[in-house]
Amino acid sequence: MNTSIKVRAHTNLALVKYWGKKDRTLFLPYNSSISMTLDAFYTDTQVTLLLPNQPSLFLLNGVEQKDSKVLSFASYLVNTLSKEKYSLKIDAVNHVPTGAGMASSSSGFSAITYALVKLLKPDLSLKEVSRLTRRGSGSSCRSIFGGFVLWNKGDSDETSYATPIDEHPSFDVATTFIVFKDSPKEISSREGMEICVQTSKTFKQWVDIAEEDILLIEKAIKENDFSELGSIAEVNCLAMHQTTIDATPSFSYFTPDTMHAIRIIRSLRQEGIECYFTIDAGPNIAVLSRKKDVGTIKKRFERDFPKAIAISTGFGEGVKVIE
Ligand code: 2P0
Repeated sequence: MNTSIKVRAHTNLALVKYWGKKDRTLFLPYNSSISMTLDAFYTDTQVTLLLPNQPSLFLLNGVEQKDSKVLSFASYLVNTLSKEKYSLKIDAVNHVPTGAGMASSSSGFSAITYALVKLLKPDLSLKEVSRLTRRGSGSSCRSIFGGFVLWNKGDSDETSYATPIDEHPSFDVATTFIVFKDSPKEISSREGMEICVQTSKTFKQWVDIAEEDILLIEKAIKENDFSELGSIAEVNCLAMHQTTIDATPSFSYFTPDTMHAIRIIRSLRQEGIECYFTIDAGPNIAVLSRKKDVGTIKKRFERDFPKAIAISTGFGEGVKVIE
């Protein structure tokens, strides 16, 4: 039996967002979601099994973390996957701006889950890996697969997991992230979605919109329809953010930079550069465009936001062992 393995998992960007848990212990979402796995952002994680009398250790970018969320989830996985007891050394290197609303938890948790499955129960299917990692962080269940991915909300621990829609899409779409601020966000997505579930006046409406958008985006993917995919993703993200405005107390992830970026995208569209935005639980914006327009879009943002970073990416692969 191997006692150490290194895996790579990519982050994903939701086109139909996951926003709200029906069951906070099992991480069962109110609505299904659809994402694209991204090539440029990933986490490389080495997991080593240690004797149970040794202390477990979690390193992020070489620095020891006292993050009980990660170690307690990893220990839940060990108990689920093996009859033996082990302590763990988890050594994760993030190729993602941590905490900037770019969902490094999706790649982080999926990498740990896949590594432990490969060490302790290597025959488990990817569907089962997706189910397991969901309970560490919801969006991580989509990072198990490459390309376009659907997380079917399900209604139990057994039925809530991701499946690939198209692992190697020929779809002409590029994603350009405009990162204004590489600092931890004030309200985590976990906290933010829970405030919205509990208090937002438009939460029920959000769930209905998201369910309709799933069907529309699936159709757009099948029909290779970029205009439909982009416009539905944009409206979906605005519906998600509306729930924060309608929460008590009201809050928003948008900053003046976010609003300015939205105006730039609208003016680019008027100039004939077809592009759309989507925004997660942070101020940064992801621009969806055709590949040929990436250069023009980056130039415009670099001109208007000299301090921001613009990073473009295409589709990434699912989780894999790298050493
Ligand atoms: C998404 N987000 O679908 C949405 C859009 C943020 C906004 O999934 O509580 O870190 O760990 O399950 O997975 C971020 O939420 O939350 C997220 P938990 P997670 O990508």
